[in-house]
Amino acid sequence: MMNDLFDSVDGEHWREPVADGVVVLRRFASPASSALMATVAAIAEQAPFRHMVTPGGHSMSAAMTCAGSLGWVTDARGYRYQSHDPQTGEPWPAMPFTFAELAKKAAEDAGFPGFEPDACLVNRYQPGAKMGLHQDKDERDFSWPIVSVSLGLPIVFQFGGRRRSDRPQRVLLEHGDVVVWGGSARLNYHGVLTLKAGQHPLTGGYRYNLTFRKAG
Ligand code: MD3
Ligand code: FE
Repeated sequence: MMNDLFDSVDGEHWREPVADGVVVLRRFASPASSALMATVAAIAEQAPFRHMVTPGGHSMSAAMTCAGSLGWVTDARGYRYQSHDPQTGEPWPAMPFTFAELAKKAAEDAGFPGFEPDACLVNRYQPGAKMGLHQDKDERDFSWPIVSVSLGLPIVFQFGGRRRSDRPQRVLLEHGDVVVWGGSARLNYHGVLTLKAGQHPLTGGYRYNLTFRKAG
């Protein structure tokens, strides 16, 4: 039977276009999800999850850590990418090969060949955590996409337009979903609504999000 919501179905995953330059690869990361979570735990041993503080003095409700040659940080001085974890003084953990390969495959699937991320931002949401509408603009070259991987509890994603005032559309992101954000959507406002409490067999009471970027 045809289902016109979906462009194509490829075994365990299927693609769902959201907007120009944005495609949801539903369940694309499901087969790898246990391995991805084991790797997240290894990253967090070296670079613990922390609640970073924005330049405005607010603690972010999602806990974060990073892997790759660059990591994203925020503090009283602003937002930026840097090679070292400010909390430990050590370089961020290296980009795991499995992470880079997954991101590259997803980007290629969405029409962005040659994506070699140098930064993976790992967000961990507990019930009550959210991320308000914002743009990702601390990267050097916006012609590269951002690839996001959702793991664990579901959350409602908000995908807005170029202006904060553009009414966002809502997309439910579930375990294993991968989204590639590129082209004209790269600088769109986006965020997630408050995480609702729940239990997931792999992640317990949390949602994790990996975002792969070419920052430098
Ligand atoms: C759309 N994270 O880390 S991922 C972020 O679920 C961030 O943790 C959210 O926004 C999360 O910056 C959303 C999806 C996402 C990431 C980057 C984008 C959507 C995007 C960049 C441009 C447009
Ligand atoms: Fe973002």
